[in-house]
Amino acid sequence: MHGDIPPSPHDGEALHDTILRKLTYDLGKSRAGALDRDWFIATALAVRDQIVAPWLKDMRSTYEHGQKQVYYLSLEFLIGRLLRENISNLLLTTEVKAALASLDVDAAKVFASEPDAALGNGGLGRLAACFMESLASLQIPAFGYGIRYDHGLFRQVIRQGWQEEYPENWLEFGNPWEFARPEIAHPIGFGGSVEQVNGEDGEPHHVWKPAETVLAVAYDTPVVGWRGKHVNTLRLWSARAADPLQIEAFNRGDHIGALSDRVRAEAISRLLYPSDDTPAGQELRLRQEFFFSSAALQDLIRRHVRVYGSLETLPDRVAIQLNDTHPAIVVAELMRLLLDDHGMEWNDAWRVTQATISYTNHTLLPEALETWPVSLMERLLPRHMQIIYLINAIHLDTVAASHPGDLGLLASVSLIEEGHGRRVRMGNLAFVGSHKVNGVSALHSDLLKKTVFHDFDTLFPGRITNKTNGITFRRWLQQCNPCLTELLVESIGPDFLDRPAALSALRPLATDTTFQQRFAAVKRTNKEALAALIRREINLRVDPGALFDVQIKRIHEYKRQLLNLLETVALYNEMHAQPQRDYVPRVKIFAGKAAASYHRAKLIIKLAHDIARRVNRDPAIRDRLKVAFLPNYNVSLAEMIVPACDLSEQISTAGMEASGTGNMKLALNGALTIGTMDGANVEIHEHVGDENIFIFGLTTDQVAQRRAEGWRGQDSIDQSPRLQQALEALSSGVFSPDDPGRYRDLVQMLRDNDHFMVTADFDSYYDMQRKVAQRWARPAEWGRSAILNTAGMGWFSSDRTIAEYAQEIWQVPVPG
Ligand code: DL6
Repeated sequence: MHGDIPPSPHDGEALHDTILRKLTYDLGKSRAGALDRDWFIATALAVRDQIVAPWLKDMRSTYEHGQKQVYYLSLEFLIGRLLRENISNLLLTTEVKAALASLDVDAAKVFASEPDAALGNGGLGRLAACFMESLASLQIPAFGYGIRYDHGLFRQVIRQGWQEEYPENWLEFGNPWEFARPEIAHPIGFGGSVEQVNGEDGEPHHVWKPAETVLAVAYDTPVVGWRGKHVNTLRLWSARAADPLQIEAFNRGDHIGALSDRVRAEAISRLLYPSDDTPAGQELRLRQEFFFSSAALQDLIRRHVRVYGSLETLPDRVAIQLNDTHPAIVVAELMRLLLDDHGMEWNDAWRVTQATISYTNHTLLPEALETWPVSLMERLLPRHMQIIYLINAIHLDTVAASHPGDLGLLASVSLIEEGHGRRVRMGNLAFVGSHKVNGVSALHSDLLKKTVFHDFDTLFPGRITNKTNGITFRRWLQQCNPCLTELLVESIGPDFLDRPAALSALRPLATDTTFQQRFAAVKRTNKEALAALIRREINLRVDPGALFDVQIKRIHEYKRQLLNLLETVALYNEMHAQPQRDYVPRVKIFAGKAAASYHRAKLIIKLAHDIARRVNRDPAIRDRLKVAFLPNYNVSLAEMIVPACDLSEQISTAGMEASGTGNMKLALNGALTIGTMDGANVEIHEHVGDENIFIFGLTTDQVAQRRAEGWRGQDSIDQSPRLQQALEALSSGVFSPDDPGRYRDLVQMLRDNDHFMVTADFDSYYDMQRKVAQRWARPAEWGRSAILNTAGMGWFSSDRTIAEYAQEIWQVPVPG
């Protein structure tokens, strides 16, 4: 069936028997003693058996046909659970559920017992996971390379309204999806010195003699595409000490010291840094970045040389995509490997490097643009620093030749930032080492050209391109919203399952009363499930008939959860001042984690809880307003909230959200967006139509203009009695009677230094929320808009995004 690959040992055997066999012989458990978790592992192993043969076949066929492969390098892959995704993509969902039912096992419990693989912080990591799924679905041969963190993003526990962080332990009971490859272990050097030796050709050669070597050991997870058409590999690296124990120290009785090398080495893959928008800055982070970058390069070079011989042809067979600057050191490491290990000439090595690499930027936030102290780089990666200096010298000579005397330009495009301590600019390194650089939404790419990479854009016109993000519809529609998927298949046929653009066939149904009712009934079912979850998790009763107003994302000032909370306070005040008015019942749902060291973000979480405590218990408010903060936001929780959302909050300060992908997930599932003209909201607005989205607030240009004019928050506060009243309530301790001063500084910050323009956009946001309420009060109109949102989102499939990368950046064909 697959050439020399034997069939799965259980081919032809009923899934029921295979699962039972796995439970018995792989887990050593009896049916009577099996826990849900055991059933999950047994089921995953049975499903994995179905994946292996096509996986091996696809890998072999890639080499046999000399196909170009994509290597997606990302410090984060926010995968979430895989069982439902894999069985759905293999079209086995019905069979697996039936097999479990015949074993008297509750499939829902089995699915829920899978740990949520949280190897990422937020959008950037989740994008990488969607891209891996789309690459497989489009049958594009690809490897994802990242780190197999022992502990993913922390578990968020809320105590007295405050966030506390606890380690997450996704590997505690093993990971049935992965294959350990202890034989694939690449040495990763750190520190030491560089020696010049004369080679056989009489030319001087550089030899890096690292002081320390850590092994990068591969763990492979197969990634199954839609309809099981193709299987790719996610290869995550785990750090191992070259010598696990210093025997001599151990024998001396120093049992702890004997393990010190091991502890230091293995720290590299111990923990995901819990922040993606402020550089972690620590040496360990740089070690992580180099560790997985070097392992990835050694791995792909070894494969390329084995199959194709010469590295001159690397760009013909390999496309390396850098997911942000975290793997930017790849530019110097690839040069080092080509020059020092493979004896290539500088110019050839540079041509190969640039033609192979491309880089995606995910943020304009200046504090998030990575730089590393030159002194640290020289100590940890001495040979790379030499190479970076040389790349920079050649680059600056070229710039100086075309722009003589322009010292400002040289300073701005240099790879080294001079000034308070010299630092290597990883964004600039990634830019010069890539043939294409992309932003992640039209607005973001445009701003890249105008701001952070303005000078580069002038020097290298055409290098910056846009690739608007997307999401995989398999997970974010089919799996998380089976009822809607079923309704859509029934109404417009199954075409959209393979061709997301076909969702537009839904448009004519937007005004069909029967269809509107069925669409609303699906939403209602999903809201009931979410209401039950809210009850279970935080013991709050909410009415599924209320408007579910949702803001789910990392907690950050630029995302402006604070704006939403201030509107909540203002609405609460209004309900007290005008109790006789007709208010649309609303549940404000929040979820998200704050970086552990981000105090203001943690204070915002506390504020949400303080407001919730007062509002939810106020008898005068009754069911007209409820506030729910759901703890420990992760992919699985998102999968429950997304299908149940009516209103999607995408309210970042214009110019600050690179794209957003939550905005796409929620709109796809029929939520209406209230948002600023930021990131991909701009394109969502185009696709769903102006009357089906609530756009408010300052535009990017207006934000810039206000800042330039020296605008202060107090100016806007003075204009808005409603905002004054809300701020007064906060600063006088109405919501924090136990500590009346808790929010005083926060309010003062809004007056003096409201960098994120919360106060400037407040009135416009408040007014738009009233328009939302008016629309909600007319269910047919709301229903029409909701349907048109789903209908308009086909373009935001990550299949479209990946096809664009393939054609315009990687130069790889998109089969079928
Ligand atoms: O591109 C994925 C995602 C965007 O959708 C978000 O708008 C953006 O905030 C996020 N960027 C980061 C910051 N990363 N760094 N460095 O997470 O990327």
